[in-house]
Amino acid sequence: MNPVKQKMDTKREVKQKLFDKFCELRKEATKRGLDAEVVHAVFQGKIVQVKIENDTDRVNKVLWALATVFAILSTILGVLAYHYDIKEDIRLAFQNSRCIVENNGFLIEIARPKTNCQICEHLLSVPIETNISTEKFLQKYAYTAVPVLVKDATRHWTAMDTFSFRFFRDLYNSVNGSLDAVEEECQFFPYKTEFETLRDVLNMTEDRADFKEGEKLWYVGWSNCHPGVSSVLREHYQKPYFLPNDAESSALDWIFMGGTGLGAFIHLDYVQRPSWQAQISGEKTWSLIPTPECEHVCHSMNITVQKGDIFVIDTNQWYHATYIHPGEISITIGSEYD
Ligand SMILES: O=C(O)CCC(=O)C(=O)O
Ligand SMILES: [Fe+2]
Repeated sequence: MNPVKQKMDTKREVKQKLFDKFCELRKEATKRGLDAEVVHAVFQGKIVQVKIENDTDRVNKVLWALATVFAILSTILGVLAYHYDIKEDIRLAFQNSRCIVENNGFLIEIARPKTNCQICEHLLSVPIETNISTEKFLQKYAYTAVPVLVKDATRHWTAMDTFSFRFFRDLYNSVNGSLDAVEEECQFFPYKTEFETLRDVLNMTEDRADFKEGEKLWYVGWSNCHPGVSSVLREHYQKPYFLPNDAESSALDWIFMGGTGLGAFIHLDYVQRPSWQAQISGEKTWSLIPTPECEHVCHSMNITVQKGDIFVIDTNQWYHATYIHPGEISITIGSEYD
């Protein structure tokens, strides 16, 4: 075999193995009952020990093991990045994978480009627009990484009266192979729940789905990459009216759904494109925190997104977390754009 190609193949295999390992590690930790937030903090090197009622010893052992394995894997990855010069490859591998990135502060810090602090300098609150023209959107927000909330932007979408827990359950159950596709090719974020797959979520009891008293709360997110499901979803929503005609939407739809409480824990994504997210029902507050290099000139901000609003954010440039308000179930759909 051509030695250059062989070296590239080995490099690819090693890299793939490492990425898979990180993902497995996270899954294993969640399976063993560790809170996603705790796993996240361990991976960021923020804690190696935590006190949790009941079974503290077992949990601590798992945390120590996780921290150790993570430290070893990180070192290997660092050495490989240096030897093989794969920093750029890591970035590319991350591009479509929120799996590692959602949970791994260290990797994102070595892979992400530094933020240009002009995006947030002097910004004290998220700008709010109504009836914004495409020209203004292009000029002020589209590719500037300045976040914006556009009010009343989904008025004509049938999604507003259609999307619900049961709608998604019926849709996925009726499109052959779609749940397998989500499991194998898309991504699923259980956040604080015990669910491992979207299938588990859609199989929950009616009472839990309705947030009846005494039932465990839930909030999850997933990407849909099954074309059969996408085409039905897209009958119910359109590209936001303020995006330029030639702006291309990603083929992936991102859906976040669930009840009151903490939504997504604080994280930065490794997606290179900005994204929009439409609030189909319920109310959600986003907390935005500038990246460390911009902390001296930029401010953290909160913004509450209500039913019918579209929030545009570059999740690669702003650390973000979400909180779901009591009341209606929160359902959002979104996509990245170019
Ligand atoms: O909607 C949420 O709760 C989190 C969304 C998020 O993290 C994202 O779109 O990157
Ligand atoms: Fe995110």
